[in-house]
This record gives sequence, C-alpha cells and structure tokens, in this order.
Amino acid sequence: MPAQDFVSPDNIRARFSAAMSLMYKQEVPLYGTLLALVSEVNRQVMAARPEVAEALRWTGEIERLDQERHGAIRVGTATELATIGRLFAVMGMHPVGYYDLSSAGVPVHSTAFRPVHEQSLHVSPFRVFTSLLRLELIDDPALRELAASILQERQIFTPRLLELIAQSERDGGLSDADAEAFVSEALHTFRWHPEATVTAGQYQQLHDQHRLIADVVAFKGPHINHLTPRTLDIDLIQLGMPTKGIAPKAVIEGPPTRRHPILLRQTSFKALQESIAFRDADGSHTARFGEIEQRGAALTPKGRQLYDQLLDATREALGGAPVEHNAQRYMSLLAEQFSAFPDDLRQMREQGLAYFRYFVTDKGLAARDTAQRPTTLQGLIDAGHVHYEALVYEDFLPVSAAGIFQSNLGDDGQAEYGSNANREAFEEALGQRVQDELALYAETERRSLSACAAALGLSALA
Ligand code: OOG
Ligand code: NI
Repeated sequence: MPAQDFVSPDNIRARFSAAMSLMYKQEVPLYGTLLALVSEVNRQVMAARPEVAEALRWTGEIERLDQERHGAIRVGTATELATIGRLFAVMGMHPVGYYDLSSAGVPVHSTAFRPVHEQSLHVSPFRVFTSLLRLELIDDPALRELAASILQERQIFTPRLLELIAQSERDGGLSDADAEAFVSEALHTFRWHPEATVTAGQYQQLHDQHRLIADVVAFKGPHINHLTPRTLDIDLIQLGMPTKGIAPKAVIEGPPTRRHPILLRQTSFKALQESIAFRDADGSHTARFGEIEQRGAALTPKGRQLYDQLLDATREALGGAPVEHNAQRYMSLLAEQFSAFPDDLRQMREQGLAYFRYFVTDKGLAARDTAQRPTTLQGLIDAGHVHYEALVYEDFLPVSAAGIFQSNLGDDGQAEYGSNANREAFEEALGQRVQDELALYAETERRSLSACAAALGLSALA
C-alpha cells in the first residue's frame, strides 16, 4: 500500500486515547464524574482568568485540553515491556525519561511513553506511565520463582494485535481499517480482567510481599490503573471532590499554588474494591484509582535543581513525608520555601529557570521590512514583536509518582528496597534507549526561535 494511504501515528493515538477514555468510563463510573468536574472547573478558570485562556491560545493547548490525559500500567517481564514499546510506537509514542521508584519503596522502574514533537503533542497529548516490576528486588527466592513462572505463562497481547504491530513495522504504517482493528485489539491489553490467574492462597503470598506484586502478577493483563485528566486549577478540584462524594489524598503532590504554575501538581483518590474470581475462590483486590493533574512550565536543569532543593527543604522541615495529620503544616511550609522561586514569567526567563516558546506578533510582522526594527531576541521582545509563553511540562515527577503509588497502595507498612536505580537494565529490557526529556524541551524551544527568525526574515535568534 502506498505510504500516503496510511493513517498517521498521531491519528491512531487520538483514536486510541478516545477509545481508552470510553472504556474506562464504563469500567470506573467515578472517572466520568471526575471528567465532568474537571471540565466545569476548566470553564470557570477560563472565564474568571482570561489571561490563562489567552496563554493557552498562544501555545495551542486550548485545543488539546479536553482530550488531554495520561494513563498508567505496570508490566511483569522484559518481553512484555519490549512489546508494549513496539505497540506504543505504532501510535507515535516513545519512551521518555527514566524513573526509579525503588528508593520510595515501590519495586518498579518506569518510563513515560508519549509523543515527542510539539506538533504531535498538539494533535493528541496522550501518555502512558509504564512501570516494570523488579522481581530481583524480592528477597524470598521461592516467591520470586513463583511470580516469574506465573508471568511466564501469560500472554497480554492478542495474536491479531501482534500481527498488526509486525505489519506496521514491516510496511511503515497501517491502513484505516487496520488502524481501527489495531485500536480495538490493543484495548484488550489494557482492560480489566476480573478473573485472576492464581489461587487465593498464591494471591495472598504475593500480596504479603508487596501489594504491587500481586497487582502485576495475579492478573491476565496490565489493566490501566488510572486515567488522568488535566485541570487548570487543581486547588479547586481538591476542594470540589468531597462535594461530589470523592475523598482526595491528603496533600497535592508537587509545587505549591502559583500564578504561573511549574512542572506538575497531582492529587488522587483511593482505589476501588473489585470482586475477583481467583482460581479456587472469590475474593477482592484494589487496583484502580482516580487522579487529576495540573501542568505548568517545563524547567531547565537550573530550574529543576531549585525545585528539588525547595521540595527537599520542605520535607526536611516537616520531618518526613506529608500525610493526613500534618497536611496543613506541609502546605504552609511548601508555600514558604517556594517563595524563593520567582512566580513571574519574565524573571523565570531571565534567570533561565524554564523553557519557553516564542511567537511572532502582528506588530512584529508589520515591522518586518522596516529599517530600524530590533534584531536581537531581547530587543524584539521589548518592542512587542515577539511574544513568549512557558513551554508546558509533558513528563512526570518521581516524588509525586511515589506519593501517588503509596496513597493508593494503602498504609500497610512501607517496604524498603534502598536506592536501586538501574537505567541500563531498564533499557535492556525495553530493547531501546529512553529519550532525554530536557533535550526534547530544548529542541522545541529552538524550533520556535527558528520559526520566529524565519517569519521575521532574520538569519537566527539565540
Ligand atoms: C503509576 C503512578 C505514577 C503519575 O502520574 O505520576 C503516575 C502507577 O501507579 O502505576 O501515574
Ligand atoms: Ni498518574
């Protein structure tokens, strides 16, 4: 088939993201309630703060906001991870970043599969945080063996899906009908299966080692465990959740409330009790939960260092991780510490704390052929010929992810795995390298500067 008849990977991803949202709404009705709350709050924010809507119009995020979401899965073996990587590649999603969760007591390491180019992100910003179970961190050899042998026997992809992935790799794309089949076959991998692959006793053994191990090993597939919409005001959501009968976790993860948000703020609510048919008995399991996030500026290494330093100082002052009883104190310590992080786009830019996108204004275009117009970036900005907005953070935060994992795993004792980051082992399992998110932000920023230079007929803008 000629390449022009293939559906673009961006289009397949948009279809898959919509299908996933529909499926999750049916599986977890509370997700539908959450989506309604988020779109209500987003409308309120845009009406009450026109400058927020204006910024989103410059960057184009206003068009992607309604369909913006991320999901999360946990896989059990290297083969599963490598095949998931091939599956996501069909829809233009590539592994970005390496996250070590072992230091937070969760025996996994992770990456985020997502589109990497701003144009693709604009079409469909769908991402999946994907974790690989680390059986090597389990100290009981018999249990490790049991888990490995159970995982060895399952196949989380349908035969037709495997064919379609191979076909797409071979031909360089999928036709419309094949893309449709691909989406519906791929959904099976992510759906919830109420029948466990183990006996109730085996489940208990896995669960006693770590709840997450049971969640990965005992089931037929890596069920999507949450699907997270993006809100423009997570504080309003946190306040609004109880009025809809939803109980949020004690604190919002990430930076404090700001006029110009940075990175990522997240909150979540508890997993649902699901009825499970074990091989020999009925029982229950909690796997799925709800999560909401607010996204802000992507930080440069310098900005990220300042962020990490302020977050560490907050935790130090609190004397531990934030929980229910110290939530108020945590939030006020956080706000106090972060007063050292300028809440002003101009200062953030001048101090090199964040990445930006640049846009030529009508005024800039009109002045393009005049003799005395400025030719440096700063000059063009000062003259109103070039406008800038913060580049939105498209990734995740390990401390936040650990907080989300923990609040949903329950309070039954924290495991200790020490710090065991092993990016090489993860990439080896995945069968490819993970991309560096900072390089991606820098490239997007550079492309926006080149586009400005071209539109203004200048040779370059640095
Ligand atoms: C993933 C938790 C991490 C996030 O948004 O940081 C995550 C999981 O529970 O599998 O989704
Ligand atoms: Ni999440």
